[in-house]
Amino acid sequence: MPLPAALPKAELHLHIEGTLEPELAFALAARNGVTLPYADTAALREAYRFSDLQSFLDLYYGLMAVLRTAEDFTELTDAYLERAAAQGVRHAEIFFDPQAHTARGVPVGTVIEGLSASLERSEERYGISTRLIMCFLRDESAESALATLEAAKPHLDRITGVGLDSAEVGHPPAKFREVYEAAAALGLRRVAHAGEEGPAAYIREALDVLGVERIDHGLRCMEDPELVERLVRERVPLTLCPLSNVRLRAIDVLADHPLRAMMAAGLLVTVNSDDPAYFGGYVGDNFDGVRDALGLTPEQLRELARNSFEASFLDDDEPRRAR
Ligand code: ES4
Ligand code: ZN
Repeated sequence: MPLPAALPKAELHLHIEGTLEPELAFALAARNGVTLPYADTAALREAYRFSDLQSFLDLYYGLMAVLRTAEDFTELTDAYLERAAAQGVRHAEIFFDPQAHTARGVPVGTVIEGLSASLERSEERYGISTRLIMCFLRDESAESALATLEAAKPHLDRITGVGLDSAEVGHPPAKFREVYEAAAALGLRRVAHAGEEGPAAYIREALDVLGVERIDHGLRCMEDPELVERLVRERVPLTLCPLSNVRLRAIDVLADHPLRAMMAAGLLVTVNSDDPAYFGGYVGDNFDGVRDALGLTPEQLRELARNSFEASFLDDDEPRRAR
């Protein structure tokens, strides 16, 4: 049986800030003169007991205080790519959260330059091709998202698309109609988190109002059979993150994950790690987890790996759902 870790795969749902391991966080804190509210890495890991998305986000945004210079972002990205390569990742579409940095006085240009310095060497060093996706924080205003897109304009040659993340409930996709229209007019690809904690209706809205080509998570589509039918018919990819769903209490245990049912329904699903430093594993660990908990066959694991390349923006310069 092929080891999931060795299966060549694309990772399509990965927040680079969510790859910040406790050891690197403390090293960067020391270098940048930042004091963390944890005695050591063990105390920090102890805090990784999340009750929902918001309790995770509070810690995730807090720990970013250690990321200050372009070099910090380069090191963070190098560390991710090295771990990803060891788990069979050949292509990575990487999210970043510019507003989480600009709000702390780190310019978007510093972030993008730092990330890009790592990504430029990624094929040669790690055998991983990459794309960069800039996410808007949905719990910030639509005006802030527009200002973020504006600030990123000098760097758009480095950016493939836009996404939408952070606290979902109460922040429906339609709030960001204008910025997604502007992004599309600039030739950017569009994805959005939807149906993680929020309802299936947010998945429809992301498709209909924002024109997204891919749904991040999309777990709750299973509550709406008509929506499932549409996602199957239109072959809309869903980027699932099984270990994340357990850690953020969207499901109780991995054995309850709807991945098998989603595959059986004909959905184009992929397996990803989301925020691997916080959720107990990188993408190969997510593959291992669903194989063991759900009893997936080698053929099903290969299907998931194939799906990841089909759902990627590789070799496909035209939006698949032009609107
Ligand atoms: C996130 Cl798991 C998750 N959901 C929504 N937004 C996020 N940002 C980082 N991780
Ligand atoms: Zn995510």
